[in-house]
Amino acid sequence: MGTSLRLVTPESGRGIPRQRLETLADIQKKVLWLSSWMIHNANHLRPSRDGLKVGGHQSSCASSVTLLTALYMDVLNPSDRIAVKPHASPVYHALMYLLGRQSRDSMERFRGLGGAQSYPSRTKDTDDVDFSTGSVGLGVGITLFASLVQDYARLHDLMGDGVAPGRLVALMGDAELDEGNIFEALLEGWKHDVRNLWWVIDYNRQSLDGVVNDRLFQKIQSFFDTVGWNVVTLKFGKRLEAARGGPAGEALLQWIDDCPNDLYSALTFKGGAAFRDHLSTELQGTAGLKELLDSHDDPSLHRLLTNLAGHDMESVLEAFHAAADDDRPQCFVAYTIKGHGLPLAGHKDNHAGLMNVEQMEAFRDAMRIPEGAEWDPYAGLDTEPETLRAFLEAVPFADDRVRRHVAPPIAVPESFPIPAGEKLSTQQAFGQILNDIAKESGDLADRIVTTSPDVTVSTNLGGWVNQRGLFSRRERPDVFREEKVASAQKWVRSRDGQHIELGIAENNLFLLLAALGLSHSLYGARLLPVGTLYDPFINRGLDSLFYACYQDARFMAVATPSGVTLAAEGGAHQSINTPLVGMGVDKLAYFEPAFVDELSTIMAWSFRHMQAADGGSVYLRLSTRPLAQPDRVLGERERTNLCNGAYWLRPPAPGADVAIAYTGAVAPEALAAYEQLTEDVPGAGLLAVTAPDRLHSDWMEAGRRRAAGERDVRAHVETLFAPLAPGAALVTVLDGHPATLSWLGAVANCRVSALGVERFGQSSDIPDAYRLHGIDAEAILGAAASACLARLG
Ligand SMILES: Cc1ncc(C[n+]2csc(CCOP(=O)(O)OP(=O)(O)O)c2C)c(N)n1
Ligand SMILES: [Mg+2]
Repeated sequence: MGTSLRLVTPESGRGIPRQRLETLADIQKKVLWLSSWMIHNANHLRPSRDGLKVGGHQSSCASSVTLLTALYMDVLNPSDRIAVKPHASPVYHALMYLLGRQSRDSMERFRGLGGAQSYPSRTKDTDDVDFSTGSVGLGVGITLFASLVQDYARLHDLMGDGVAPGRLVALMGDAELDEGNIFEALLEGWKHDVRNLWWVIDYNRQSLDGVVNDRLFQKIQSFFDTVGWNVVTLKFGKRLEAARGGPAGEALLQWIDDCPNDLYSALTFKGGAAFRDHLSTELQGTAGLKELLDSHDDPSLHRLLTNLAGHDMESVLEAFHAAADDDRPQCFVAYTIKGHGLPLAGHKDNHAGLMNVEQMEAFRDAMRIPEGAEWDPYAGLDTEPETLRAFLEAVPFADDRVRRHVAPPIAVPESFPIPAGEKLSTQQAFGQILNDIAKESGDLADRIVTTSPDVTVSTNLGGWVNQRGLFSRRERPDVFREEKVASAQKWVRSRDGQHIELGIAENNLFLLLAALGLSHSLYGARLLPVGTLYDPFINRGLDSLFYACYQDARFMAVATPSGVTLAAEGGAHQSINTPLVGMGVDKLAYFEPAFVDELSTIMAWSFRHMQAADGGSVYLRLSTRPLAQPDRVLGERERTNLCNGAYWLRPPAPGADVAIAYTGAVAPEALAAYEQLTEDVPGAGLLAVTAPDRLHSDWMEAGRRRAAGERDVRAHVETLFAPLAPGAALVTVLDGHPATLSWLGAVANCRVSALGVERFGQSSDIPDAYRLHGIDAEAILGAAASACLARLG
């Protein structure tokens, strides 16, 4: 098992009363039972309609029962926030059931529609999950960023009325340490001096496929040490610690220390006799060995050798309480056994293993639970129901404080002033709009918080940062400025700063946006988070982006430059699939404006959408290509239309035979093709699609409503297409994957020719890039001509 570097000794705690320990031990026993039963019920007792296994992770649950019981039933306060490792979902629900926050019905429907979720879900579960988990590593990572956000809200004096700061806790599997995002987060946490953060590692030394490396804990110790965490190792339980002083005690503990993880696991599975065989041979000649072995029968020897601290309530509580007043980040390495207390214990294949019906019956008998009383919170326990009820009512975590806060929305204007300039890119305009907002006093400017993974300046956030400063717990002057080195950037760091600068790690960006975007609910602090990155690197942080949206976090992700339009920067920096990401992520509205007046309207809409009860997050795909701006003032109808996804830049004549629909930076090419086209086909239309995603989802919804009987419902795009002749020709074009717009052909039975980028590109200027990918004016016109010809016959 490896040598422990820092042990929790019996003296280090605060002396937990025996009675309390006994009650907690009984609760933990009940939680082990309920979590196992919940899974068993779903797999063996609920009728299956699809023949598929329901699944669940009884061994993963058993591994963390003591740790989670200690946290929820003793250590935590309502202001603490916890991410529970995905596969311990039933443990969480069982704990909430005992605290009266989860229903039996929901547990009976575990992994079924409307039941307790497979993995803890902030949005789908009903028992107040703080952070969703499921994609390993991300639930752990968000706790670190949520602690940073808590400090931000606290130091800006934005916490809701009466909302107290708490600890951010992750109960994590040891294999989560294989995920790179953990280490990206650790480094960022060190830079930002995060506080009040606990990561409790359920160190069962098993992952999904097998047993982890023997020396992993040494690496854990040094990683966490390096970034300033306090590491507490919980290895031997009280019984083993007591054995240390008895016959052959030191040798026994040393043997456990030296035992390879896979052998220890195998012997745990096999039982006391197997341990006895190994000890007899491997400790042969050790004084006191016979006395030690003779004083235990096989079950007792097994109990002793598997008495790891992560299953020993007293050891766990002592360690947690000893750290209670220390705000440094704490890493608890709690030695556990996967499947502890179950016949699956220690087996390397136990991750998805389930107890069979006979094993479950034997387990129920051992738990002294009568048939029919499986869901009874009190059955089979030594603690009297009255005592247990009184204990549960006094659990600190379960006082009646509200844990989900509300923060009133901040007023946002209909549109922001439109940046001046004959030729502007959407990226320039974005920076200018924020720069203008930064000059204003008031709530809107004060609640915006920006962040970027080392691309602050290159995404045009420089002006905003110059005015609003960088956030840091420690004041730091801008040394370049003090030394009078000329620079356009003023980077003063202070507690008042409103920009959080990150290192280059897009996972961190989206995890921080997730945490910032939940601050209204977690801390009662209404923030308007804006994160910038290069569009291709959305793919780098994609899982965290999904994760943020899955939790209904609210933020604006501004991605620029994008597509092949970034031209000479090209090659690996070109983004092709990101419009499809924008289309495919739930709770994320994707916009790709071409013109600056569109952008200013969309940004204002976005800040409102981020605060609306039924709103969501926003993804703006912007460009560095300066475009000549139309000479116009958008009316209210046009503004509504463009926020709904599209408007006619050049409306078609009634009965038009052809139209071009474009998105984003290819507007000049679409316009040039359109102008040539109208020489031959005067009634053609030119549709600006500003939000393919919103246009599409509105069209889908209209179809669903019509199918449900609302016959008169028309989607925005259907209304727009009403003037087109039946079967009109349609050319769609964007600097991105053509499938983003090709669906438009199905709206009014148009013969569609979809242009876009499908291949990895190479560096070039814009004319070459557009020609190469067939999205230049000539290609658009050619496609329109062919579509018209095909239509005629
Ligand atoms: C990102 C991601 N990759 C893969 C999986 C599949 N998976 C689920 S659990 C698991 C191993 C978890 O091991 P550990 O974290 O040690 O949990 P425990 O032993 O406590 O069950 C894997 C690979 C996942 N859930 N998420
Ligand atoms: Mg594990």
